[in-house]
Amino acid sequence: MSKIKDIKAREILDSRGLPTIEVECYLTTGEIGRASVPAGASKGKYEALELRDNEKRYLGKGVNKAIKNIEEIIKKALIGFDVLNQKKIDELLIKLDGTENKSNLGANAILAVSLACARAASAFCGLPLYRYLGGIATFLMPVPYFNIINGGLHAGNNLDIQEYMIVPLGINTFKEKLRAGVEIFHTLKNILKKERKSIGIGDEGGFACNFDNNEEPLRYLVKAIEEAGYESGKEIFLAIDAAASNFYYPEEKIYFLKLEDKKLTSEELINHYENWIDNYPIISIEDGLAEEDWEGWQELTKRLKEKIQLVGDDIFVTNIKRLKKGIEKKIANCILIKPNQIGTLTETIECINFARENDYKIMISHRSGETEDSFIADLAVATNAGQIKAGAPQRGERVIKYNQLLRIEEEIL
Ligand code: 2PG
Ligand code: MG
Repeated sequence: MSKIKDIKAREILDSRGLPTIEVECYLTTGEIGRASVPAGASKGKYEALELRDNEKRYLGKGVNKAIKNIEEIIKKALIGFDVLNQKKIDELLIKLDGTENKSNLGANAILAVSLACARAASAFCGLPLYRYLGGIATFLMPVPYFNIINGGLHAGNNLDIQEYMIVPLGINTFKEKLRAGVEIFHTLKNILKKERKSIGIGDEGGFACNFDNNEEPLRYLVKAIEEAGYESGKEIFLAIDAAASNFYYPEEKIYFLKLEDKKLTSEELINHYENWIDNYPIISIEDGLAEEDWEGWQELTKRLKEKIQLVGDDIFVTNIKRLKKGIEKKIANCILIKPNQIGTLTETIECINFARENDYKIMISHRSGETEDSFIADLAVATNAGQIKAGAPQRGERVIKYNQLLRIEEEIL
């Protein structure tokens, strides 16, 4: 057995240059586990609360209050705990907070501790993190979803749709999938350059130039896939995250596509997607409709579930209760998993297991504001999730996840 001896927390920066939390968990046996937490920009309304200082420093985004909670409340309670009992650790964290959405101590404080404990435990066991988390049942490398054109809240361009992704589903190993992603990314860069479009990037490392409409990026992706020498619709497929909550007006029940100056009902937006699916090799749409539009989601699922994967992000927020409601209402067929939407590792894994029991597919996800922590790469393998999205195959905070998957594949294949 190894016990928690000390917990240290500090304010570090995320990939947007905004503060976030890093925690170190020290064990009586000498091992140390370190983890940091990411931050979203297009957040679901029902996510666990990310505690910010709301004071002058760092434009209100400081996390000193959350750090104080770790040092003054969490640390005291956790010292002496068996680090191998993640469930007990997380139960204690949940109890210490005492609120439904972790608004007391902050989900950022709680998750950083939860993950740092798991890392320390894996070090104590002398196991790679994915092996500690998943044991010998770990065998599946995830398919990466590379977000290579950014829009919505992740970019300063005119796209309403947030993410345009390429999916190397028809390529064998993770290593070759990554290579395909990189080659297509750079081919797209050359195409954009030739057309004198900006090659500036958005928060997730994808290109962030202006387009004529929300469909045009799909054409560019297909062009880049083919120019890079891959077969679109056979080796490489497309996926989008519409993040539709961000262009939904609940009072009027209208989706407003600013770029096209179009006001659409749920049904009309579904028609729009259906048209895209008929014309492009799209296999997955995330948050096609808004988090509050349960009726629209029911219709979306009814109409498209046999054709493609429908991923619930904002609507489920990695929360079993919301997923349960979604299952009852027959909404979506895949759940996006973001540990910081719920706030502990145990609840994250419980949500994955529950989704799987109910035949939902799983996609592990980064946030648009990331750190140099690759925890989600190990988590994706450990849970045999099958899919991961971690942004474009460039920028340190994105490639650290993909590079970690390269290492893991070498070990498990
Ligand atoms: C999403 C995420 C990650 P954010 O909507 O799926 O891509 O964005 O972290 O800004 O919520
Ligand atoms: Mg999303």
